[in-house]
Amino acid sequence: MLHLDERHLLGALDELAVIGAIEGGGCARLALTDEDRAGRDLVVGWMNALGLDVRIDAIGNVIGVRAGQENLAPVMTGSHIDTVRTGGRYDGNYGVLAGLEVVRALNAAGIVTRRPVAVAFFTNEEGARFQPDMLGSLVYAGGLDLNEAYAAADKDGHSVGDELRRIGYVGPAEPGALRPHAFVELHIEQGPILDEEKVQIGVVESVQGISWTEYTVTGVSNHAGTTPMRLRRDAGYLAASVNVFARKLAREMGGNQVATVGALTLRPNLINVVPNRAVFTVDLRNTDEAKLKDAEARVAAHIAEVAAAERVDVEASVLARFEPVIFDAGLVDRVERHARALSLSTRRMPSGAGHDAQMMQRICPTSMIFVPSVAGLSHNVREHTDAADLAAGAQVLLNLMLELAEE
Ligand code: HGY
Ligand code: MN
Ligand code: MN
Repeated sequence: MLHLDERHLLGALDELAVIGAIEGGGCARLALTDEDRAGRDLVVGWMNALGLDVRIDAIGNVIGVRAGQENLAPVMTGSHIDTVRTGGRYDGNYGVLAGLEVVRALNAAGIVTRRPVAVAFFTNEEGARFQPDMLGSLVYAGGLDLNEAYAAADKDGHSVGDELRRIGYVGPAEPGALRPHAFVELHIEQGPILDEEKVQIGVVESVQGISWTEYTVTGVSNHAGTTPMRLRRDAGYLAASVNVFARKLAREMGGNQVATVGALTLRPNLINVVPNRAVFTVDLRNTDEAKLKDAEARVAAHIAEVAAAERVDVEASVLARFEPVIFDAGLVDRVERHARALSLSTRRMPSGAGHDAQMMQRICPTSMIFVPSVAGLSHNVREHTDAADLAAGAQVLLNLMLELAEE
């Protein structure tokens, strides 16, 4: 059996993690920042060194293609190398670098597969700086118009288009022109299930639905000491009440329902002033679309009720909304079969996090391979996956891609 070089994979992960390195061993490479450019340049250099034909498309997706014997639709793997601000070194990076190790193993063995093999990283998967998340793969899959994607702007008003141009990653290739025969994404679970159950490989059947909304609340600033409670129009109070309500709602709904108020800014943000403005986000997710819709409706109703009582105005802006995605059943079965052929323990599961794979399923049979995250930590500098698990996941990827590339 063809083996990949585990040591080289670990070394590449460490080398990429130096770029945007932050206290505690994590990475901060927000999409289209200088750190993201440096990470992109490093990985593109590795792709070139492996002899891949590197194609950069108009939204900055980068795809390294290894020619096959026949000019057929490629077998593609990949993920992302942008991170959140408190990112770990494995989220996204692992799937891209494991894909490069698959190529390295093929090169070392002098194997030319029937189909081409491609390794991709997509622009702005995280959605931490620009929304929606999975922006590059969504454009690639035809789900977002390129100019609409270019117009997405961050908090400082910098647009995706301007930042892509600034870092030199507006490429000539047309997004999605290279339609894969199949897409397989290798990723850390980012949740606690595999680690708690001591299972080695997650066979991912679906990705849960995602609902991101930003609320801008306008109240009246007033003196914290002299303003009676009955006269307050406190924007900060509404924001806080939504956080408490959303937590309670998720607990009540149970199942996969999760709710997060992740971003919150108050103005004037002073100890002795009732806030006249609050901007906050609500992230709701569920594997069941009807339940996700119900959660959205109940949060909206709560906001309307409290806004009326507090006499504040609220504007809502939808930042991302993706329904649950079911992966190709046949390809999911094959992930399971390859993992078991390596005597690895497996369990089928949904993905709690969003991934580029959920967009690629729109255009080709797609599946994901998960490896355990220690203590389920992710989007946290202490994110960790044991070397043996990283190697096992990469071997499943290699074996599955080899099989796909010969059909
Ligand atoms: O938010 C997510 O699930 C992903 O990390 N973009
Ligand atoms: Mn990720
Ligand atoms: Mn992430």
